[in-house]
Amino acid sequence: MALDENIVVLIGGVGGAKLALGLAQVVAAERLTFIVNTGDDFWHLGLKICPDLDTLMYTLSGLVDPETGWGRANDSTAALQSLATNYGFEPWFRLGDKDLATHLVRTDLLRRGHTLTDATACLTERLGIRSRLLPMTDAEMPTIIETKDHGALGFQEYFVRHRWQPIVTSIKHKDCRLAQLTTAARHALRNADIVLIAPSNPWLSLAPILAVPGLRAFLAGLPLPIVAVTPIIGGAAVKGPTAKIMSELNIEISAASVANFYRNMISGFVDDCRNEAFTANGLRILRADTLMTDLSAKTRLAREILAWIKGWTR
Ligand code: FO1
Repeated sequence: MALDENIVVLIGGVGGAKLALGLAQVVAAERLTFIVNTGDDFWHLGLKICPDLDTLMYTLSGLVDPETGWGRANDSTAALQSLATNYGFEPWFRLGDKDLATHLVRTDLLRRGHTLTDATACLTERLGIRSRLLPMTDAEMPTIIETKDHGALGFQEYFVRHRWQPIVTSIKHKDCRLAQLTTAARHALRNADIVLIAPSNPWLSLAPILAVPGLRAFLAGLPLPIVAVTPIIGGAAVKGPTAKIMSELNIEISAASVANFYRNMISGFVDDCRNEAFTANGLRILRADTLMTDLSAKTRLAREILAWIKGWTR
């Protein structure tokens, strides 16, 4: 099924990339744009690392490590091992040798004065990706995790170094007041027929995107379907810290809480058929199997969501 709608997806890392891959099977590549979280980005060993952009890039180009869902398949870690053995660096953040090539090229482009939007376009073009991957902003807007026992942690310190174990007390978006939605992202949203919010972690991956000044109001004013997909399945998160963080922030662990987080912005919500059914004023709800265990399940879900939304206008 080739669709003639322009689809824009707001998206984070591994969880969201599954739906992205499904969408890529049913939507023409040029009609698919991803606005990607950059709150996880950081500078490490002099390199600019953009994990969510990388995860999506590697997923869509078929290069991703299927075991982890991030990084490159069949990668080695010779450089990292040498950094540890010869130079005493603590190898807490696993950068594979092939993956390093991406960070080197991106960092070089940024140092030559290109924006992250341009650098990403260069990388995706070289990897043969025809959909657009757009960072939400070209400014640096790192997510800071305030924790009970470890103080304020940079996102990757919290997520990778501490394996998301510290108790989260609040989440901040450093320098968000200085950030702007990129022109390319604004243009994509103005030309969209449907906006989807991927089943990424709402608090870690979508909140940074929505923290870009004016974006929530801009989305709320768009006269088109905006539909979020639940990351909560069977009352829990498939993988990762979504449910843990909800509990630490005193938010009930349910799909209804996720829908409530996107309130005033979404017109539809895709809930998992395993969750307890809920209703919310004026919100259309599709109950579907959102687990996406393999490519056919990803494709089926993408097709089902888009057919459902198209049915609204019929
Ligand atoms: N995640 C890990 O759990 N451990 C790692 O060592 C790690 C390295 C890494 C390197 C490059 C990259 O693009 C992603 C990487 N990730 C790693 C994944 C990533 O940090 C997280 O999954 C996201 O930031 C959360 O969306």
